[in-house]
Amino acid sequence: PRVVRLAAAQMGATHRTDGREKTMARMLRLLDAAAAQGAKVVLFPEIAFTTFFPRYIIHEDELESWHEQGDITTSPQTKPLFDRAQELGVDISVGFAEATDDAEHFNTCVYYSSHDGSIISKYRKIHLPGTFEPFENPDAIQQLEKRYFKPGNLGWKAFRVPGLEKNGPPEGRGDPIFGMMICNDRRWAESWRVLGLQGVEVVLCGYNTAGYAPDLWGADANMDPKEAEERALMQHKLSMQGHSYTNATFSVSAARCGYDDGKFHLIAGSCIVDPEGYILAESRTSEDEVIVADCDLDACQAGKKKTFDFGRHRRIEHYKLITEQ
Ligand code: CDT
Repeated sequence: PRVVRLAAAQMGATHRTDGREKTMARMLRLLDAAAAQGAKVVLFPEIAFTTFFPRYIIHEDELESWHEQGDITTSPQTKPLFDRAQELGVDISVGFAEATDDAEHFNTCVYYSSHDGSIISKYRKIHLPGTFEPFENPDAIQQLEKRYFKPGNLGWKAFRVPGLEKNGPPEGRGDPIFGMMICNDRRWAESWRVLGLQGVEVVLCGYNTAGYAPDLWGADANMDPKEAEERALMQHKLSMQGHSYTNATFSVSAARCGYDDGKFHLIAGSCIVDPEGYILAESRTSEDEVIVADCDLDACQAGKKKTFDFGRHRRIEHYKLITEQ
């Protein structure tokens, strides 16, 4: 067996007025708690350092303050998380709003390896949900990601993670293969299959998913909020379980959840799923909470060699439509 203990650091409500120090202190507590439970990799949510700002109209002069510029591991607002991960000898993956040197904005996440002491992979969200212009309905929950971010330009690149196995990988096997996606990507078979084709063994996915957003969903405006939340949770887990199974991979998902500003509801439901589609661990609250699971990466082999042996069973001559306009 090749067991790696993986963790999701779920984060509860983060308000628009919450200072960055307060949010960072919460993230450090979660990281400490995960390390104390023996986790080797800890996943934080999408846009984890601030509230989920794409729900607001933000003016140009304020927009930069919601983004991270420069090297995220050394910039003062985010450095403490990476320093602590290094001290603890734990890897982290964390989502943030990225402003590049060319003033482009992306919804991004990185994988920081404490073995290497550096970022070994970066992903920029490809499927951006919502709208550019706000919904006219003044009560609508906005999702203005198309306004604030460009679609990611790095693809879904699987990567090997060194240092997770005490005695290194067994003879003939390389280091574990990881992949990252962000929130809405998890609903699309294509995101997973591109990683699956690279032999991915662990998919990491942070998310901010509204529990009630009829305008965004094209749903009945009088939809019952409780039913809406249950459906959103079901669809989240369906996506994580179904796609983990069909790509023979483990997956970890980490929610930002609770009631931001006391009124914007985001679902919880952080979970760790195995390659057969079973949930190994899931959050019980809508607050800051760590979940962990021991994941035997060898368990990916059955699916990869039999039912989902892509080399033997795929029929790409019938898949062309997927990459045509
Ligand atoms: N953050 C993010 O991508 N949220 C989207 C909302 C779309 S509603 C189906 C999500 O897919 O959860």
